[in-house]
Amino acid sequence: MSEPTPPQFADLGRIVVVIPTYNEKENLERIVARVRTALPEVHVLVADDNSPDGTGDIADRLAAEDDRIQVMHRAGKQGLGAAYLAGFDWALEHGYDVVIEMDADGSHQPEQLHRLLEKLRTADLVLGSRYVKGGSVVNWPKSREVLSRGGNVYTRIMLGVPLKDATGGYRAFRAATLRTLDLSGVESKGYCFQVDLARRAVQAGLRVAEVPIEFVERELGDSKMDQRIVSEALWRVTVWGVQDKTQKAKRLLAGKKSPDHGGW
Ligand SMILES: Nc1nc2c(ncn2[C@@H]2O[C@H](COP(=O)(O)OP(=O)(O)OP(=O)(O)O)[C@@H](O)[C@H]2O)c(=O)[nH]1
Ligand SMILES: [Mg+2]
Repeated sequence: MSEPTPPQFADLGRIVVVIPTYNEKENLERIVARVRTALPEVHVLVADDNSPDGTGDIADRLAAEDDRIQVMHRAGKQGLGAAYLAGFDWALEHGYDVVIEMDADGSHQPEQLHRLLEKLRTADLVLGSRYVKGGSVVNWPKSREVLSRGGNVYTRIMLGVPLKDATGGYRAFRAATLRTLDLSGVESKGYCFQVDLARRAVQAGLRVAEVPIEFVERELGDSKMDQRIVSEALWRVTVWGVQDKTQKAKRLLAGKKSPDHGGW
């Protein structure tokens, strides 16, 4: 009998993919199966906000069938950021070494997860990026792409973070990275949560890398993106930008050098 193939990313330790869900009954089973097939050693945590469409029940069934799948049932819809923070706490408490963020709707392809994990060997946080060379977006209306690209340009200018896709949500964190960032201070609820964490990682001097991904627009179910989420992102990025610039100016006036995050 031949030896079983060792897991591809055994050197990174125990890996869990956190999938936040709200009304994803058409998508959940498929995305979990794709993760399990792409990288069988990887575990899955579904963080469901008591979806009215019964996504939580589907998650329970999947967990009953496979001990590498776990479910976190949350009381109600509190936003993507809150669901991830709860998922991160759970992952750290359960001794995982690597924590992945992935949407349930198929936009983040499990078959590309190896790209993020390979890069994590030499980074503290890896962002799946639509806007680096080799990255792409499939089936987005022009208006959505303009909003996303514009949001990223604004973020780069306001926050000075040297990232092409700070708003994307396909990411790999080392557990040590999550412990380093002060997650208790994160208030962002919607998609600016992603910008918030990227910015904290850069400011902490961590190695933040981007790898190209092909982002595919959801085919089934409804988007949770709305005007409130866009507005929250806009005002928070603006406030952070003003705060950062004010602090930098104060440091300069006090004759201190601002921290250097250069080099990448
Ligand atoms: N637990 C939880 N999950 C959420 C919440 N809001 C969104 N999600 C999940 O977060 C992921 C991303 O949400 P989407 O609606 O796909 O948002 P998006 O990708 O920006 O928008 P589209 O590109 O239009 O799909 C999906 O898996 C959602 O089910 C929430 O309040 N709670
Ligand atoms: Mg989506």
